[in-house]
Amino acid sequence: MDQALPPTAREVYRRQGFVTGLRALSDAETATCLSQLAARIHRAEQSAGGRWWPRDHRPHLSADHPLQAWARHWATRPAVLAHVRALLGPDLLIRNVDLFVKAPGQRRAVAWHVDSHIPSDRWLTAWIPLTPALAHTGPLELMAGSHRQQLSPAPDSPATLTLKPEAVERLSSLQRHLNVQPAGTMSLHHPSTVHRSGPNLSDQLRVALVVRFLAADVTPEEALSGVCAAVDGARPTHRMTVRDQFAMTWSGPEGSWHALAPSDG
Ligand SMILES: O=C(O)CCC(=O)C(=O)O
Repeated sequence: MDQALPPTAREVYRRQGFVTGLRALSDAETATCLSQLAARIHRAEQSAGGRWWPRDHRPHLSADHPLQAWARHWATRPAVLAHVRALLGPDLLIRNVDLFVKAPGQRRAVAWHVDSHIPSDRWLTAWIPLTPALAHTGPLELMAGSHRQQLSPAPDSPATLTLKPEAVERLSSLQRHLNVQPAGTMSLHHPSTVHRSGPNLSDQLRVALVVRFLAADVTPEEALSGVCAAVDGARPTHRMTVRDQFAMTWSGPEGSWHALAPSDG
């Protein structure tokens, strides 16, 4: 379970800017992870009179967050770290975690974008579906080799990471990979890989745990942030500030969690 990425998968990552279908959590762990998440959200919604707390957690603004311990536990499972270390090296930092939750029948999609406008091989995104990533549940879709393409027009700030239609059109010769994969598996993608996700046409929630891992030698400019949390006491070699907690965001519907939540999570 904690085997590192095989050399062929590393080569695939370098060539196409992503690698998919890696086992991150066992089936039992995936079920536990999802039911814990549902229970925490359900409890928080209940205690807030049926509404969720702000979905954007910035540790420097509020010290505590009901999902922080949950996210750290699952983001740092041995198999997850072994695969990421094979690409970034032994010392890892976490910049932030995002939870992408799509309601049953949600038509809103995530448009073609990159995760950074600054080329860097010193960080990546781990995308872990906690529910099956099927063609009709809005899985990730990635363009192979796009991380080495010059985009035109090119995003020039974190506010312009979504591609203009003409930039997407210019990439039409690249192969598109629909990231259909079982719950509990993982894909890793490069910050410059062009990707998107579609609508959730199923009648189930669609949940993905997304972790932005940094190598310890990343610079704040490359990371698009000067703040991170350390994995297993790793120390950054540049000007990154290490905090106990990482930033988190999550999107998703209110009030849909009770069906997934056990009575005690
Ligand atoms: O899961 C999704 O819908 C989108 C995720 C994404 O764009 C990302 O991880 O960068």
